[in-house]
Amino acid sequence: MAELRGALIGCGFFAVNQMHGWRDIAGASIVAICDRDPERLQIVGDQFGIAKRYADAAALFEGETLDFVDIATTAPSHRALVEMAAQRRVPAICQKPFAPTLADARAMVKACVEDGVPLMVHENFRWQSPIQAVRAVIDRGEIGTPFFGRISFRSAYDVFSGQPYLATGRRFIIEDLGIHILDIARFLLGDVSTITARTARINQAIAGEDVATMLMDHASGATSVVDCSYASRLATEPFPETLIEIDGSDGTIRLAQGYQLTVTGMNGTVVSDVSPPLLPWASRPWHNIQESVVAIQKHWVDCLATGNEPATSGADNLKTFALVEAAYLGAASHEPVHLDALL
Ligand code: NAD
Ligand code: 89Y
Repeated sequence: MAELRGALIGCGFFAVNQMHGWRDIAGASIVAICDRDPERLQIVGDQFGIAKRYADAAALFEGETLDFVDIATTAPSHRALVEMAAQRRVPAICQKPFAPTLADARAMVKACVEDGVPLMVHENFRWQSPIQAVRAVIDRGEIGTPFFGRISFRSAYDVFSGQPYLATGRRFIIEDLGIHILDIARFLLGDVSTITARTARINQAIAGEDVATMLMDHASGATSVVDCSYASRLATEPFPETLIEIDGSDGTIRLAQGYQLTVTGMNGTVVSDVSPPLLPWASRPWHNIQESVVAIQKHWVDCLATGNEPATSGADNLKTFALVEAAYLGAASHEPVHLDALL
């Protein structure tokens, strides 16, 4: 099969990981890049040797014949860019958070369905190899039927220096980080029927909430707790590890700090190290996230080749995004929120 021709829109902080990822993946390459900031265009263009550079997305679509576009801008531009791709019948990857509102996200999915264009949300945490290892234990039936989960992300890592916009938005941790953790809960325990949420702002220098605690009922009958904090100083900073506890009818799974996986089943306990590999271009502590970028981008190339719907498609992500909206609604009202009302 001929190599897929992709373009990257948005050459900021995180896009560099995506560019490294594309360089590692057979079957696709980035032939053009776009950013409205000339400095970012030059930095990324020079670093990755991309000569075709555009300051404007419409000019990119006009000037290039593309098999896909990888949108790595922040949420306010996502809807316009995805709709532009759909109109031109160009399959699109869109970074999380999918959109500023659920209504925007729904419109983006609709536009792509109507134009027959594949759409994947770059919802990459579930693609981290330690998370995939947890899912594989569940799939092998080693702990029986899961009835409880705790998916936890607690840290005091300074995310604001690399991503200053995170300090200024009315919404912070649920929209930015919780979205991944809620998605992992769905990935491991299935879709959610009800969510109850509480939030707090501990760091008074930022505008949004930096702590969120959520309790969810899954359609499977399981219950989960998803807790996120960027206000938790710990002896050893765990960023960006997601810690997991799953209890099932026949055993338990614990993914502990340091990527230690403990599975207790009918035949005893097995402890293993599920540390993600440190890719040649990656740097600690981000290597966990960086590895998952390669995994999700490979999945995209496979899906375009086979015609399969991506696991983290736009349509699937509506259910994760609805959890974000529901969590904010529930935190404001202090009432449980039923997901059917939003989907
Ligand atoms: P950033 O602000 O550093 O980069 C965004 C870039 O997009 C900027 O260079 C900006 O000039 C450009 N841009 C914005 N609108 C544009 C438009 N309409 N046309 C062309 N260029 C445009 O942001 P970032 O920190 O790289 O984050 C980008 C996205 O990645 C965010 O949605 C963020 O949540 C997400 N992110 C994801 C992960 C992850 O693990 N999945 C980690 C960090 C950030
Ligand atoms: O933007 C966030 C993400 O998606 O992963 C971690 C992060 O960079 C900061 O919370």
